[in-house]
Amino acid sequence: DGPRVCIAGVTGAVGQEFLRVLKQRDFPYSEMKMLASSRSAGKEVEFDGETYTTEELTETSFDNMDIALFSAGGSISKKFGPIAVEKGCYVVDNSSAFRMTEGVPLVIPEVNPEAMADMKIGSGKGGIIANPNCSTIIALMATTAIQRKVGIERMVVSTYQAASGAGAQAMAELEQQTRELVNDGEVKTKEIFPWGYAFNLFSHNAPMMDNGYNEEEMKMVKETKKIWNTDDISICATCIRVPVMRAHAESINLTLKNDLSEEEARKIISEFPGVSLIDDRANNRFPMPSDASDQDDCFVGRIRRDISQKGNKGLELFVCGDQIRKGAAQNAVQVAELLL
Ligand code: 11C
Repeated sequence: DGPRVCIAGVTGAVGQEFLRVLKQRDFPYSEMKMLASSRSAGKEVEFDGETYTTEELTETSFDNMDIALFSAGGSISKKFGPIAVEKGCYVVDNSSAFRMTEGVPLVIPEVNPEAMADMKIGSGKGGIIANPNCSTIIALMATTAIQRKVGIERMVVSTYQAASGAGAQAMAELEQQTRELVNDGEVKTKEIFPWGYAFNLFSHNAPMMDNGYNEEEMKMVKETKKIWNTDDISICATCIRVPVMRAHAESINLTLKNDLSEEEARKIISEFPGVSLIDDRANNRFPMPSDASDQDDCFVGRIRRDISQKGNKGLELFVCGDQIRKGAAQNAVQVAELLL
């Protein structure tokens, strides 16, 4: 018993994580369909003790489906998302295609479930719900408790983003280059990025915009305002790719609208669902990507008053979250749970 579910882009890094998360969360389903591009169609995929043959994604793929989890790139979402909706299917889209489209909820279930309150399986209609960018999700998991309690006037984010955000091939390239550097002393494989990635870091690979920010940085600005449903906040970001496999880290500096003590901040952040604290000054032990990898929770630490700001109106913190899991597949499955 349960909805009929299909997964578009099942052979990708996020697609594969959809399957692990659905199984782990015991997501109810009456039918499961695995969809991919013609290149990957025919591949066998294991799920919940069954072997599925991946079908090519076509216009008829969504006939008699209730939920479609999409992670096949923006152009596939743009083309097939509306077709699925027309057939009465709810699409949870992991791409950026519809995030800023008016009327499309952009949802982190712990933060703004109310944005999709009228969307339920069995309502007789379909719809698109957009999954935010991973860096946005992880930043807002760490800061929403503070936004709710005292309001945030300004947020400055610096990210340390894992290879997984650039896809499975980028992860493979990082591994390959690391082997080459250790074994041969030089990087030989440069297929995904034009420069060496192993033992290096670089400005995020998203396209650069006219204002000097890249698209990843501007996503954090725009998506945060939509999710928090406010324009009354100033945000800027610097996004960096670091040689870590699958968990993003972010340093966040906040200017608050009202005073908040460090102790109260620590308390409300730790009480936020899906967040765990690692904030042990005595042992210099704070969140690391290795803490967050393969974990559902985001980990927050280095919570401290910003000494450069007056009184208790400035706060600094550091967060790590699994990019493929909370940053993508897990968030999407949680959104799908809200549809039930
Ligand atoms: C990254 N956030 O870590 C990116 C990848 O808009 O969903 C995903 C881009 C997006 O590189």
